[in-house]
Parts: sequence; structure tokens; C-alpha cells
Amino acid sequence: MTRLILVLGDQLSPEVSALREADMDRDVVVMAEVMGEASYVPHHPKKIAFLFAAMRKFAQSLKEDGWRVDYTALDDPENTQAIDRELLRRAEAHGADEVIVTEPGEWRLIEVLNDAPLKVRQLPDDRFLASHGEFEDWAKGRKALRMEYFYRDMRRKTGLLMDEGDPAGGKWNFDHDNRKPAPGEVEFGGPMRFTPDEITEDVLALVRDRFGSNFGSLDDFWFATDRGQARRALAHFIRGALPRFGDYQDAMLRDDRFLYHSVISMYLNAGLLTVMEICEAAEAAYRRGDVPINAAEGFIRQIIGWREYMRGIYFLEGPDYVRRNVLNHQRALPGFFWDAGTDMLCVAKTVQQTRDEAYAHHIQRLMVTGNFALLAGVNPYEVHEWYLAVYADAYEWVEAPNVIGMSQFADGGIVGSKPYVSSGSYIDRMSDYCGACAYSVKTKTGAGACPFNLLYWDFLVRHRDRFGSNPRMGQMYATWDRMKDDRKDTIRREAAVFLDRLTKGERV
Ligand code: FAD
Ligand code: DLZ
Ligand code: SF4
Repeated sequence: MTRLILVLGDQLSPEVSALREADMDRDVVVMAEVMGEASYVPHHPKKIAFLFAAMRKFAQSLKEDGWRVDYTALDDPENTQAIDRELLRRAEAHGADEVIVTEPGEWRLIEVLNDAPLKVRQLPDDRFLASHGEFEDWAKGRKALRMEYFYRDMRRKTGLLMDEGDPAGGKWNFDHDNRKPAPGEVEFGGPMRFTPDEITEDVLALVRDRFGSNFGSLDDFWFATDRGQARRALAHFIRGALPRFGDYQDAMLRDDRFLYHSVISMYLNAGLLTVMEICEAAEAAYRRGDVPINAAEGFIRQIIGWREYMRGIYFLEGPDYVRRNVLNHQRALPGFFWDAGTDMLCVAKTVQQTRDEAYAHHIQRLMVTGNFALLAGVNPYEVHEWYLAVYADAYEWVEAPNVIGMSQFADGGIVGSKPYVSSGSYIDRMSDYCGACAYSVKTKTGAGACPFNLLYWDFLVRHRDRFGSNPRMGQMYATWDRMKDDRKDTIRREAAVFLDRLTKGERV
């Protein structure tokens, strides 16, 4: 009997487990652009356009390879606009009795498929190095789930950057050599840009029409939308930027949105690139002597370490993870996350860039917008929904542990052993934002004081019960304790005034 092979928008790889299981002579591949997926958060229009264009091109390549593909476009009059309903419709049409799918990257959709009135077999997503079982085994019995030890196991498992059982360069981790402040000049012109082809132009018109009022600009769309283009974008990065990636990984510049970053996460997460091809290309560049070890190791660690670890945490912790809020933060997400209407230049620049590109690099996400939301006590679920909506690479399995865990400490310290908070001085050291800001980073209190300076101390004091005995934060509390009482009072009073203005929706 015919079976349906469901391929979701972020599973665009011929190697995905459902397609490997399929039989070309008997099965029908089902792909569908549906409002259910396109609107569970108000996705950035560039994210939707990227996925729809990549889905259409992938469906075409499957047909060229001989597959029968039932593809539903968003504006197809028959479209039922939900994945489960599309499966039912297609199953009736073909008399199919079973659906095979690679497990989705979100509990919501896993549950929808479990509850569908059809037999749905969900296969493991083996595009990842660590299966759920392997991650559970690694996590079992450990007091703390630190990424570094998991990462070493992934190095051993893959053999990446290994020399006869030892780490290449003599150390597992070269982070100490990274984190240089912003360079005066960037010698890389940014990611490879692609002119939209006919399929992509059609999708852009559709998305402009249907999602034009979502946050985010559709102008100047340049993403790769198929595997060939994504591979060229990867090669362009390895050649032009990887050698400096490690050095300037944490730097931020107001007039350079990409610095030496790869900008490949949206391709990797959607299935256009694989983990191993990316990491092998980076290792080959190191072995050729084109790339220093701190860059190659730092880059590979992000992918086989952080990325795999985050997915492990998401599936280990279960569907309620996104609702965690151990710090009981209840503030509504400030409006400037949507309209960039703030005098804090670091925040305004990050939001503007997010609006234009559906991209911000890691430190902008963590130490600018994430840092601000945490210091101001914004409800982490609202922060999570924002991040899930606005970035082209955002799917819950990777976004939620980064936001709920790493950035907002809402999981109580599963991902991070201490909260990622900083005053303005960190942002000043790593960027050129502060020099052009209406606030003064050097001013700690009084007129023009950088809000990060006030909120940083206020956050630490508000949460002293939780963090006061954390050995990694002892220094911060000791500094606070040494301050004169009237200075402490001023900081807390001014922080309260700032937060009150935020509550009232005043421009800050
Ligand atoms: P590069 O800086 O060039 O890094 C190379 C690759 O490493 C990335 O492409 C990515 O695949 C991987 N990587 C690096 N850091 C991480 C990480 N912490 N977790 C997972 N993978 C990582 N990444 C997403 O893919 N989707 C998200 O929705 C997402 N949300 C985030 C939210 C917050 C608050 C934070 C702090 C980080 C988030 N990240 C997310 C991780 C990281 O910021 C992005 O992967 C990275 O910015 C993508 O840009 P790039 O391809 O230029 O990465
Ligand atoms: C993100 C997304 C969007 C915007 N649209 C679709 C779609 O129309 N059809 C589809 O199959 N997938 C889409 N996706 C990706 C899914 O939301 C994704 O598979 C789940 O969130 C699990 O990661
Ligand atoms: Fe951001 Fe403060 Fe620097 Fe302004 S002064 S850019 S608000 S850190």
C-alpha cells in the first residue's frame, strides 16, 4: 500500500531518515506550506521566504530524482493550512495507510503528529551526532551538564581535530585565545549573497502579500535557497572569514553586521548543509595551514559542542521547558524589541539589524538583547517567542535552550552555571556602540548613565538569595558590598525609576 513520506520545512535533505526509509516505487512525498506552521509565532518574512523557496526547490529536485511529490503551496485553494489535515487529505487521495516522518524539532509538532487520526511513524532525526538516547546516557548521574565534557565526547566520536586520540594543538579548547575586542577594520565582505531566482521571486511576492505586516524587512533578500548555493556560501566563509573567526567571535561593530561569522545556521538547521561537511571543511582548512587552531577549534566547538548540546537539553527537559521561569520575571517585552525605538544604541542597532536581516550574531543575541531582557526582568516566555519569531535560523529545539537556558537563566542553571549578565563596560569593550550612544557608558549614575550599569547591580541585588553563594559571582557581590551606602541607594533608586519608565512605555 502507498505510504506518505512527510518532509517538513526544516528537513530539506535527501539523507533525512524518512526519505532513506521510503520506497520510490510505492510512496508519495508530502510537503506543505501551511499557515499553521507559518504563524505559530509571527515569523520574520525573510525566514518564511527562505523556507518556502528552499522547500519548493527541494521538492523540484526530488521530482527530478524520480520521486512522486505532492506539494501544497500556501495559496492552493485546497490547502487545509495545517500539517495534520494535509496528511489526512493526501492519505484519502492516495488510499495511504501510514505516514513516515523524521521526528520534528519541536514538541508541539511531535504531539500533533502523535495525535493525528492516522498511523504516523516518527523516525529519529539522525542529522545530529548525538541521539536522544546517547545524550540521556551522557547526562545520567551527572551533577551538572557542562557542555565542555559533552563536546570532548563528540570530538572523540567524530575524530574531528584529533591526533591519535589526543586533541589537535594539544588542548581541547582554545577559547582563551579568542574574544578579542572589535577590530578597527574587517577584511571580509560578509556572507555570499544570491540573486533571487524565479521560484524565490514568486515566493517573495507571496510572502510580501501574506506576511508583509510581520516584524522584519523582505527587501534585499540574498539567502541561499538550495544546497548548491549553501555549499558555495560555506566555502566562501571558510576561505574568507574562518581564519579570523576565533579572534573576533565576540566582537560587535555598529556598521558591520556579520564580521567574521559564518551565517550558515539557517542553512544547517533547514537541512541544506550537514554537520560533518561543515566541520570537515573547517578541519581541512586547518590541516592545510590556512586557518589557525583557535579558529578551527572554536568554530567546530560551536557546531558539534554547543549546537548538539542545546538539542540534547531541549529533548531531555521535555515540553514544559519553554515555560520555566525560576527568577519569576514578569515584565512584558518592551515595545522597542519590535520597533527599535530606544536611545540605547547597542539595542537599537541589534533590533534594526534583526529586522533587516533576520540575523544577529551570538554576542548580540546574548549580551545585548538577551542581557537587557534578563537585567530588566522580562518574562522569559515572551523573550522566547520573540527569538523564535525573528531569526531565520530559529526552531524551538535550538532557540529555547539558548533563550530559556543560556540567556535568561529561566531553567535555574541547567545550561549555564551563572547568568550571562553584564554592565555596559562589557559591551563597550567588545564593540564600538557606546562611542555613538546617547547614554554614557562611563557614567554609572545620574544624568545620562548607561542603563546597563544601573540594571546590572539592581539585578544582582534583587537575586542575591539565588546567586549570592555562587562562587563564580562572589567577586561581583564583593564589589557591591564595598560600595558606600548612599551610592548603593542611588543605583537602586535610579534603576527603579528606569524600570518604571519602561513599564509606562516611555522612550528609554
Ligand atoms: P557562527 O558564529 O558562525 O557559528 C557557527 C555555527 O555554530 C552556527 O551556524 C551554529 O550552527 C552553531 N552555533 C554557535 N553557537 C551556537 C549555540 N549557542 N547554539 C546552537 N548552535 C550554535 N542558533 C540557532 O541556530 N537558532 C536559534 O534560534 C538561536 N537562538 C539563539 C538565541 C540566543 C539568545 C542566543 C544567545 C543564541 C542563539 N543561537 C541560535 C545560537 C547562535 O547565536 C547562532 O547559532 C549563531 O548566531 C548563528 O550565526 P552564524 O551561523 O553566523 O554562527
Ligand atoms: C518554520 C516553518 C514555516 C514558517 N513554515 C513551514 C511550512 O509551511 N511547512 C512546513 O512543513 N514547515 C514549516 N516550518 C518549519 C516547521 O515549523 C518545523 O518543522 C517545526 O517547527 C519543527 O522544527
Ligand atoms: Fe549600550 Fe550603554 Fe553602550 Fe549605550 S552606553 S551602547 S546603552 S552599553
